[in-house]
Amino acid sequence: MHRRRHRGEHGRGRPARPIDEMNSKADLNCSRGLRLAASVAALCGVLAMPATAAAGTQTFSATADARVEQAYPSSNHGRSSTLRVDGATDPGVETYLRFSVSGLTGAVQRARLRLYATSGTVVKPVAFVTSAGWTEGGITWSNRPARTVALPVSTGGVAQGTWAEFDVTPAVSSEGTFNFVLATTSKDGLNLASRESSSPRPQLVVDVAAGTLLAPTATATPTSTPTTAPTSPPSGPCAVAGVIFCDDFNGVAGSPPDPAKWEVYSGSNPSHWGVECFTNQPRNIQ
Ligand SMILES: [Ca+2]
Repeated sequence: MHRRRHRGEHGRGRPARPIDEMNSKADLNCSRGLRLAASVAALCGVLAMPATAAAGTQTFSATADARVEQAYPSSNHGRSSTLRVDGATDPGVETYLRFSVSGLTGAVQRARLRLYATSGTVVKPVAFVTSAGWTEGGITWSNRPARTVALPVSTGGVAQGTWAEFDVTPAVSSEGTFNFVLATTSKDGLNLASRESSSPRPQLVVDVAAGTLLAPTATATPTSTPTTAPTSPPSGPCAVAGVIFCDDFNGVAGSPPDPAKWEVYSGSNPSHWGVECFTNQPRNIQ
């Protein structure tokens, strides 16, 4: 289309063909005369496709871990290479862990907390959900946050030199930050490698399904009441996650296109596009 030889209404000399024919040709060109600005045009229709991913397993390292000991209620052990659980007639010892999950490539199918056992026990500890109100360098037995949700319990023991695995699927349904505490009712304590250890470190292993990517789930707790009402969520054909450009042309009938999204060219030969005619007639918008 850029090599058209005829001269349009603003070209030199007389039109080689009747005006009606020229207008018809011009309209064909003008229907293409609305163009996206810069790189948006190259991306349109590509990133708008739904994002999909293959099934797989994604592993996350702990961002904080620490044991707390009833026998030393004011002591912090966050830098220790050893995590531990103990209980019953022994002084209580519990282990706190935090994981940040992001970049999931599919819907969560299963989530497992795994810790490497540096000793063994005949009674496997139990995992609970806890709050985010602790820090690795500040948590103690006295200030530790309470357990909030009990996670599935599995029987049996843990052998030294193996992974102690805990099903935390009910707590990990999407991306976010997750806090757990391990505890036991047994006096047969269990030592585990912390994230400071040279042994294998705590992991959160997430099995994801193939399919459309999930939007992140906000995990932060609001600290104040919003002062403005939330706006209505976007709707219509353009309300699709991941779309960087869309126009559903839902303006008033006969109105020009949204100037924030479109450049309207008129006249001839704009930006080396060749000798063509472009008009800004609304009828050109199809
Ligand atoms: Ca630690």
